[in-house]
Amino acid sequence: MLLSETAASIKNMEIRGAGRIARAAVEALADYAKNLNISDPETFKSEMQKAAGILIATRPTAVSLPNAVKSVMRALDSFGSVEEGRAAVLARAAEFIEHSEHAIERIAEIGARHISDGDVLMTHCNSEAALGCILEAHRQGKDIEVYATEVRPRGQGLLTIKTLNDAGIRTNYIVDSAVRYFINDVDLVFVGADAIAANGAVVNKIGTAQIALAAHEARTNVIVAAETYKFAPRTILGELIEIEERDPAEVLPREVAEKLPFVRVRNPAFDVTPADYIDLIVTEQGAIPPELAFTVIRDYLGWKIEDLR
Ligand code: RUB
Repeated sequence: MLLSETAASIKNMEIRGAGRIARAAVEALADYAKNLNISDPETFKSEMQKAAGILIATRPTAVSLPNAVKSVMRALDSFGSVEEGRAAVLARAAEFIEHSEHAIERIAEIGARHISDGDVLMTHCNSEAALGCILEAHRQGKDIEVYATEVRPRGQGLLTIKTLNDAGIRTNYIVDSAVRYFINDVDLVFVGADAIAANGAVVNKIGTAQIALAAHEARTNVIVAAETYKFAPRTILGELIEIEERDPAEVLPREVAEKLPFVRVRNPAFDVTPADYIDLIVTEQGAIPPELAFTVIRDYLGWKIEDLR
């Protein structure tokens, strides 16, 4: 796939979910480097920077995307010939993809430990990491049942219930607004993340914060499954994570909206759940309380204070 095609697929959500977006962007970047027919190292670097910028701009909230792209681009911090730079980009890209795939497996193993035989779980949206934990618990022979939300307006819940059904897991499919109605039947909420701030706040699909609030009220634990590259370094400086607001037509068809001139349709794709409503974040490096989010940025993302200027 061409870089522009990958960028378009991420934007229109044919490629979606923070982990998949990151891997697709890294693959596109590697492919671009492979085919870039340039002999001057500086031009090679600036063309690569342009490509990285195009990929990063596709979706603003999933921090996995800039984290992944930047980790590959660090290969060009210093290099000699174009061939050297190209090889370094390809090596870093392969390393990221391998790390990412391994991270999902590791999170599944760690997350499944927190699921007990007989548990009823709730999940929202379609998170590879959260589903990995649920599937692993089932694979280990734990008898579990899941409540999965519909996820308006894009209906990612449909992907989730297909996966759960294929695995033979008893699943209840509910509309987003039925969460509080069922929360007392639930032992544990498992969700993924698009971004995690230094203060432990989690950005995930719109509706996650409401679920966490209902869970908090019902004294139901909320576990977030997220790879370390979803932690957002710049939030250390108080920078806020941008919440993507998508096309209103995803919520209400344009021809209906046109007849309602006083109505403005709002379509934020994500929301922020404060750390107070999260019990545990499961990463590939281990499970941490949200209050320790900063240590992940410091110890595992390789960021230095100088990088934050
Ligand atoms: C997807 C979403 C997912 C996270 C984590 O939103 O909010 O919960 O990205 O997913 P969208 P994963 O459908 O708008 O991309 O664990 O697969 O990275």
